[in-house]
Amino acid sequence: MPNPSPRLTPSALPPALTPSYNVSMHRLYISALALCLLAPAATSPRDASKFIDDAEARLLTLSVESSRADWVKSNFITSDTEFLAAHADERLINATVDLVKQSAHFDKMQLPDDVARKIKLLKLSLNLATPADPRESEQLTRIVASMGGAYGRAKYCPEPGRCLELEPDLTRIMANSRNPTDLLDAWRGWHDTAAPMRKDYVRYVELANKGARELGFADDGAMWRSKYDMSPEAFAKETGRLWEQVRPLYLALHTYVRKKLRETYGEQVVPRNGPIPAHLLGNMWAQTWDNIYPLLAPKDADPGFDLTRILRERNTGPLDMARYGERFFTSLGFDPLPKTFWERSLFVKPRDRDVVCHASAWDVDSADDLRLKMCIDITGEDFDVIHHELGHNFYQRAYNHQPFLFRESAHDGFHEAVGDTIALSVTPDYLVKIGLLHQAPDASKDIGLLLRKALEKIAFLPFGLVIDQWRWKVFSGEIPPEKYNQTWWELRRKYQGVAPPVARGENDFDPAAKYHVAANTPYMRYFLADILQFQFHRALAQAAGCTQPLNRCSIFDNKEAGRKLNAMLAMGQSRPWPDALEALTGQRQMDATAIREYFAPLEKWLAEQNKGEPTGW
Ligand code: X8Z
Ligand code: ZN
Repeated sequence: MPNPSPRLTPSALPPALTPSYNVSMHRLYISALALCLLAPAATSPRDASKFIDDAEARLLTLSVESSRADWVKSNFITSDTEFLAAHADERLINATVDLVKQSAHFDKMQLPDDVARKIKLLKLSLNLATPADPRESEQLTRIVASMGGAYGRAKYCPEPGRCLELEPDLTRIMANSRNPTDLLDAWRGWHDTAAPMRKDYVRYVELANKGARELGFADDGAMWRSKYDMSPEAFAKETGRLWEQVRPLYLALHTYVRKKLRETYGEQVVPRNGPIPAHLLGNMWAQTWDNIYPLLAPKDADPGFDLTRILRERNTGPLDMARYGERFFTSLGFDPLPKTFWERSLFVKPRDRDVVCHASAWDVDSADDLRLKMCIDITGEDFDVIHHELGHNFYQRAYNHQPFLFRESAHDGFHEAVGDTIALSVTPDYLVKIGLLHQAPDASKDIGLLLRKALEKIAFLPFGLVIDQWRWKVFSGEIPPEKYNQTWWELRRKYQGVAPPVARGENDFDPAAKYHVAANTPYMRYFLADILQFQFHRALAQAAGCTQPLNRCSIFDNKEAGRKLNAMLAMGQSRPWPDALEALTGQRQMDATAIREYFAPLEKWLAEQNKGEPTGW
């Protein structure tokens, strides 16, 4: 597959301000002089082209500076690195805000398509807009950097001198313990670390809204919802439509899981009709449930292998994990990762300092300086996360030949979906091919495999939805600060059917116990990605000529699938996202029929298992 030689690309975005994949915030800092030079006094289409060319050049410079500062801060959390990163981010954001305001000169002008699109994307590029008042602008970027830092530093210390960190300590307890007391202790210990962030969060909401309103958005949530080539209202409706498409399958899974957990823990702990206590699902946030698969495994259809155990038995190291991921992409025709990736990435949690362990993928210099930052644990779960992150890195490289403002994914759900799409091809047959498994289980074990996958992908759907349901209402003012925690749990109950394991009140601030809330990262992207990845997988499996059920298809080593994937990735954000989706799938709409098709045999099986069992909460 032809690999576009990457040219200058910015990318790394400040995890404090954006997170997950560090690409987005390309903003530029403009000195007073530069502002004068750029200010579009004249107003012809030619001026608009010149304005946007200059803007892109400045944005590139500033975003690389901000990336470098953010990289250092995330790898060495101290008050100084936090300060320096907050300043670099502020310069980038302020400059972008200035440019957006200047670009209003061209609003009513007939412009060439690419220039008009770039101006539109410039307006939508921020996840955080600083208010014009310099004190407020500084305060906002400082608060965001400090909440991100507080999350990265947080520890639960059950007794003096003994502290547990989220990764790996608490994550492992949540995944492996079956003792409700220990689970509750870890759950409460971690959630309590977020309470001190509440005051900062209230101020952050005020200032972020102010910045968004100065740019003409109704509030910060409306700014986030405006990024999808449709109105914010239409986007909110679209997410509701997709949720309705998948809700029946979630309900069936919830019913089955609640029944099995009741059998394990008793009706005192797990009610017959009510929500499931959130500490029993194998994950700190009850967002994916595959860690409790052993409690739920179907007797006659258990595939009988456990990737975590296999990786450990073979003494797989963190770098080996990343090599497996890279090898999948090269098998599709992508170039190997650059040497600097292996030299500069963080693969192992350092012992001597605080770092942001939440995994992220960076494109630091906007050229080819791709990096992973992850405290890798040798588990099947992290095997998936590595593929997820490398999906970001290969996407970043594929669109690096585009002009600066097009160096982004079609929409943010696409960025989150690519690596997960590849991970869907990690089938038993694939594991046999790469020597991790002796023999693939036969088709009679598919229900077990599908159940395990559903505990990851179907369980996640309402969680993916709920975080920004909450934040959209917080930004709009519908949820006032004195109801932050109450409404958080109301929404989690409504969509996920889970409940806090102990009474929680307004002295708690449980939303900020989730990285993306503390770090100002929009979350709806993951909900979209959960649905899109099955659409991508279906299209790529077809391109690879796979005629088996979707869960048995792997595109490993298939150059035609790789070519198709690359064609979409290389478009970056140059076209509205339906064009990119069409290039890969032939469809112009996000659509949950692929995920329903993938899990159809499981859905039938669940209906059998759930007979006589109450559904809902
Ligand atoms: O944050 C992530 C990635 C980085 S973009 C590790 N994810 C979400 C989460 O952890 O909550 C991946 C799936 C959902
Ligand atoms: Zn991601």
